[in-house]
Amino acid sequence: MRIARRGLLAGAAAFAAGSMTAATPVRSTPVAAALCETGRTVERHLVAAQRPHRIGGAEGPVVQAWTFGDEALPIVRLRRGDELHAHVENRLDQHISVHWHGIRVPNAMDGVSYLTQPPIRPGDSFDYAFTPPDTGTFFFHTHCNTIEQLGRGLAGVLIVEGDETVPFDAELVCVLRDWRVDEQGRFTPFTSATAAAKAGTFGRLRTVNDQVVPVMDVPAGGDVRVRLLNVDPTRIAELGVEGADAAAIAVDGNGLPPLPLETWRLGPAMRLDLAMRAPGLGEEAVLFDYFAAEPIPLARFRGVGPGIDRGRFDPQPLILSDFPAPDPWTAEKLRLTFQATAVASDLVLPDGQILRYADGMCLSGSTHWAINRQSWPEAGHERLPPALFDLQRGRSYEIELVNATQNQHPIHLHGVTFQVLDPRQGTAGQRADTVLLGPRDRVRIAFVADAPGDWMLHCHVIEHQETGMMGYFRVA
Ligand SMILES: [Cu+2]
Repeated sequence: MRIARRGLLAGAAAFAAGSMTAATPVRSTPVAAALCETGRTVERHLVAAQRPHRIGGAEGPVVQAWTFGDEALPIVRLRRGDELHAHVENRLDQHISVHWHGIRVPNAMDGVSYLTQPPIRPGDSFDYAFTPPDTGTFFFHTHCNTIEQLGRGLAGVLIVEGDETVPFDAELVCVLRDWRVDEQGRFTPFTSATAAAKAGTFGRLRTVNDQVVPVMDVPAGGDVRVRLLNVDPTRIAELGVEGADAAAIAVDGNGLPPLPLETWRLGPAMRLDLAMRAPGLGEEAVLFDYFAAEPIPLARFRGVGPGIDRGRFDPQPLILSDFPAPDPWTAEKLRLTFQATAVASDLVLPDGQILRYADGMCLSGSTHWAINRQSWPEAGHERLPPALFDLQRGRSYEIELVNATQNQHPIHLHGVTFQVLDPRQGTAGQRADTVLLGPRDRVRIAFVADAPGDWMLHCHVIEHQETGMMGYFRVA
C-alpha cells in the first residue's frame, strides 16, 4: 500500500536537530522560543472506576468499562506552558498508576508502578503535577495490568496546544481502539499464551471514538486538523484518507515538514496529526485501514455548510518545541536486541514461587519475549532487575534497535523524545517517542539523556510487554 513519496537522505545526514531534510524542497519547521509561562494551572479529577458504557453506536452493546470519568474518553486540553494538576482516584479493585505517554515529565510523575512510584491501591489517590514541555497529541493510560485495564477502556487523551502558526477551521480527535467483546457486550479474554507469543489478541469491534465508522462533520472546503491516536493494546493500522487531500504534520506530537499522506502505519501508542482539506458540501472523505485483505473504513468525514474557499491545499508546518539535540560526534553507541524466548517459561522467584497476576504484580505468569536476553520481570515489578543500561546525564546516545523476531514491535521509551535517524515512512530525523520495528528490522534512534531517573523501555503491544519485552534504563 505504500508508494515511494520522496527521495530520502541517509539517516546520518539527518542526525543534527533541525536538519530534517528531504530531497524535494520542503518548508522548514519553525522552532519555538523557550517554554512560555502561562501561569495557568489546569485541574482535573480522574476517578478510575467501572461504569456502563455503550460502544459501537446507538444499537451497540453496553459494556462494563473501566474509565477515568463519565466521559469514557476524557480529553485533557492544555496550552503550552500550562501546569496540569491531575488528582487520580482509584475506585477499582486493583492497583493503578497513570503514565503520560510521550510527555517529558519529571521521573516521579511518570506513573510506572514500583519503578517511579508505589501503585495507587484501591481506595487511594495520587496527585500528578507537571508542565508539559512539548506541544502535541498525547495520551495517558495505566501502567499495571495494562492489558486488562487498557482493554476495558482505561485511557484518556492529552493535548497540548500552541503549535499552530495558522489556525485550522476545525479539529477532530480520532481515537482508534478495538473492543474485545461478544455480541452481548461481555468482555472476551484480553490475552492468551498463544496470542501473546505472536501478534497479540485482537478485538472484534473496531471503533473510532468508541463508534463504528462514525460520521464526523467538517466545514466543507476548510482545513481540518485530524489528531489520530492508536490506543489499542495490539492492532497496527495502515491509515489513509480517500476523498480528501491530507498531509502528515506531526508524529507522536512532534511537527514535521508537511508530507503528503499516502498511507501511514500506526502501531499501538503511536499518534499522527494530519492537515486535511475537508470535502465539499455534502461530500465525504473516508479514513481507511489498508492493513487487511480489504480496506476497512474507520470513519467518515462529511462536508457541511456554509462552505469555505481556501484555494490550493497548502498545509503549514507546526512550531517545533525546544529539544536537546543529540550530538552525533560524541554519542555513545548502544544496541538493544528484541528477541523471542525459545520456550515460554514460568516466572519463578528465588523461593520457588511461580508468579501470577496477584496483588502487587503487574505481569503475566510466563515469558515469551526478551530484550538483550533479559526477560523482565523475572521477579515482578516489586523486585527490580538491573537496568538495561546506565546513562550519563547530559550525554548523547545512539541506540540501534534490532528486531530479531518475525513480529512487529512498537518500541517506546519513557522520559525522552528521540530522533529516528533512519528513514521511516517518508521522514528522516523525525522526533518520536515510539518507533515501529518490522520483522527482522533495525533502526537507530538518538537522544540526550537529560532527565535523571529510571525510565521504562518496552514494546507497546501490551501482551509482548507483559510477557518479557520490557526493561528500564537509568539516567544519573
Ligand atoms: Cu512487541
